[in-house]
Amino acid sequence: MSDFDLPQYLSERRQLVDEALERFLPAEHAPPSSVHRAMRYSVLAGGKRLRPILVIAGAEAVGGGAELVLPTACALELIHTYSLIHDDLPAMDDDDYRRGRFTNHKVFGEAIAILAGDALLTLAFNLVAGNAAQGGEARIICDVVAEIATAAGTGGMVGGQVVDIESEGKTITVETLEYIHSHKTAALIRASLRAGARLAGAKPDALRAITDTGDRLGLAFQIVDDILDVEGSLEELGKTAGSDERKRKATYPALYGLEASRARARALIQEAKLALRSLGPRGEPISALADFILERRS
Ligand code: GRG
Repeated sequence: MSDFDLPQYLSERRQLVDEALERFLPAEHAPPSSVHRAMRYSVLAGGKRLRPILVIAGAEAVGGGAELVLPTACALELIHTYSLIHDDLPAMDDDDYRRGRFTNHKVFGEAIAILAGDALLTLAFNLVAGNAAQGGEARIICDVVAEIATAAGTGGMVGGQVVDIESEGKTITVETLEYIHSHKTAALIRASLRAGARLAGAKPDALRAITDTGDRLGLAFQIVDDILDVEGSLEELGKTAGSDERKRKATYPALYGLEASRARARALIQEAKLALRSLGPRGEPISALADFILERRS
């Protein structure tokens, strides 16, 4: 039994990420202040900071330090936050609550919410490119930029979102559901772990283990998200629960039932942890994060 202290690990890494985000985001009063306020409103509303912590854990798993990858870690959080702002818009999920507060467009209006999302996405790539200042190697940084762009674009998150929207209210196949999950959510989670590992100079064997882990963690994360949408509450989730069923969304519980969905998430987490064994004790934070993904209530 490992005595790794996950709560302390999470709180220290979150603090690092939150301080860096505060530094990297444009100041509230810098013009054009309306969009800067909107960007800061959603990013600094909290959230688990899972993706940036996975970037850091990916680096640490191959002997790198958090400071080396902080700009890229923050970039992943900015891309994630942009996707949440846009996903909440009336044209998409039309949600009123996110991260325990009103959604961005409810406060700033749709036009500024769209632009705040756009600005977060572009700032993210500025930060990854700027990772060179932390001593990152230029060729690796270019590869990481390309990989994150693919994971965020039509080859990943945007692609998954498109198929998700186009599948609403329809009966879909297992293959389509797997496509949606692996692209909409898992791609960015996998890219987070891999980006950290690559920036920290991962050797091919370690990168393969981390990639296998990332694939499974990403899928498990989305299955748990689907389960929480059935079982969770507004207070726990910080957003309205039950929205998948209302929108007749394609989800794991809808296709397989809750019990089978839980079993699949557990199996994926076990596989993810198995893939990490070759990394030895350095893989412990990712292993503990895997358990956290399975057991989370928000
Ligand atoms: C708009 C291009 C575009 C994509 C949207 C991410 C996404 C795709 C939609 C968000 C809707 C959603 C609930 C997706 C399921 C998985 C997910 C990303 C959940 C939210 O992530 P958490 O739990 O959120 O990491 P926090 O707030 O903790 O960061």
